[in-house]
Amino acid sequence: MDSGRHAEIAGAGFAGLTAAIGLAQQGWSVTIHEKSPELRALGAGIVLWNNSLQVLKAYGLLEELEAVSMVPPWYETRMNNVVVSKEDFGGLPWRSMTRHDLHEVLTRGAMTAGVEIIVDSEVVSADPSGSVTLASGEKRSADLVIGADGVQSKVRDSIGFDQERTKSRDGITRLLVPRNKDQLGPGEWDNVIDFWNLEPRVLRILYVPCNDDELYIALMAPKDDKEGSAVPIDLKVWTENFPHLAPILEPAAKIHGRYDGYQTNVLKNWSNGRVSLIGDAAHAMCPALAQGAGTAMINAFTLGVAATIDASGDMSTTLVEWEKAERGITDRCQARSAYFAETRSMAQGNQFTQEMLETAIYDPTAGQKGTFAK
Ligand code: FAD
Ligand code: 3HM
Repeated sequence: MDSGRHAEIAGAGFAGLTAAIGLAQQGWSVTIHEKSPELRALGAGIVLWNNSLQVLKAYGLLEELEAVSMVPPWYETRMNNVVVSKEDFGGLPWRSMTRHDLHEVLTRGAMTAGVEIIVDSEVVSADPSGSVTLASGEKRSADLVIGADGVQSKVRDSIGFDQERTKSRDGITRLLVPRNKDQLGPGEWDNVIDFWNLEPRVLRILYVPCNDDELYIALMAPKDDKEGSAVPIDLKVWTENFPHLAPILEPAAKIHGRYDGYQTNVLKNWSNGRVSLIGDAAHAMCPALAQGAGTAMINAFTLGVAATIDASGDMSTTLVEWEKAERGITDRCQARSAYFAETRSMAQGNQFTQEMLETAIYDPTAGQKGTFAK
C-alpha cells in the first residue's frame, strides 16, 4: 500500500515517532529529523493510560511495551507519610515504564514501518505551503509537515502561531534510580506512591516503579525554594523531609538531573496550511494527570488517520477539521492539569474521578481497528 504521499516530521520524541508509525503503516513515505546526534529519550519514567496503550495496540506494539513495563497495583497518596487514598481507576488500563524503554519500542516500530530517521538534523523553520528548512540549509517539501519538536518548537515559532504561556509556581526534578526495595521499610513498594508534604514545607516525591530494577522518582518543589529545586538534589533537605525514602534518595543525589518548571502553553490553532503541530509543541501541560505523552500520542495517531483519509481533499482544510474534532479532550486535560498545579489539590487523594480520567479513558483507535499493522 503506497499512498504516494510524503510527510516531513521535526522531532523523534513520543509525538513524532507515533505520528510517523501511523502514517508509514498507512502507506506514506515518512522522514523524521531529530536534532540530537543520537536517538534517545531524555528524562526518567512515564505512565501511559488506556488512550496511548490503545494506540500502541493498533500499531502492533503493545506486547513489546508490555514486556518492558509494569502495572502498579494501586496509586497511593500519602500526606506526611500517612495513606490518604488508594486508587485503582476501576480497572482502567495503565502502565509505568522508563522513558528509554518506551522510546525504544517506538523507534523500533518506526524502523519496521519503513520510516527514515535522520539524526543530527535540525529543522530551523517550516512553511505553511508544505516545506521544512534544515540547519544544513536544505529545503524539503512534503504533503504534510509535522512539528513534533517539543516545547521550544522551531516549527511553531518560525511560523508564528498565537500562543499563551503560563508558568506555574512549582517544578520537578525527575530521576531514575535503582529500586532498592529490600532496603525500604514495610510497604507496598510496587504501588505508585504520591508522597506529599505541604506543612511545614511544600515538597513532594512521586514514586513510580517502572520494572524490577528501575524506579522513577519525581521530586516536586516550588521554584522559589532554592534548596528544594537544586540539582543534584540536596540530600540533607530531602532526607530530613522523607527519612523513610533515604535508600532511594541517596543514589538520586549522585545523579545531576534537571529541575523543570511546570508550564501550560495554549495555542490558538494547531495548524497553518500543510503544517501541523503535535505534542508539547502544541499543548505543553503540567504533569499532574500524567497525560503529556498520552495526549501527544493520541493526537499523533488521529492526525495520521485524518491526513490519510484527507476527507476535504485539501490538506489545510483537513487539518482544521481534525483539530476541531480532536482538540477538546486535550484542552480539558490541559486545563485540569493546570488546576491541579495551581491548587496542589492532588495531595487530598482520590482525585482521579471519572471526569479527571476523561482523557486517559479515551480510545482514539475506536473505529480504526484493522487499518494498521497486521
Ligand atoms: P519531546 O519529548 O520534547 O520530543 C521532542 C523531540 O524533538 C526531541 O527528541 C528533541 O530533541 C527534538 N527536537 C527539538 N527541536 C528540534 C528541531 N528543531 N529539529 C529536530 N528535532 C528537534 N507525560 C505522560 O504522558 N505521562 C507522564 O507520566 C508524564 N510525566 C511527566 C513528568 C514531568 C515532570 C514532565 C515535565 C512531563 C511529563 N509528561 C508525562 C509529559 C511528557 O513527557 C511530554 O508531554 C512528552 O514527552 C512530549 O513529547 P513530544 O514528542 O511532544 O516532545
Ligand atoms: C507520572 C507523573 N504524574 C504526575 C506528575 C506530577 O504531578 O508532577 C509527574 C509525573 O511524572
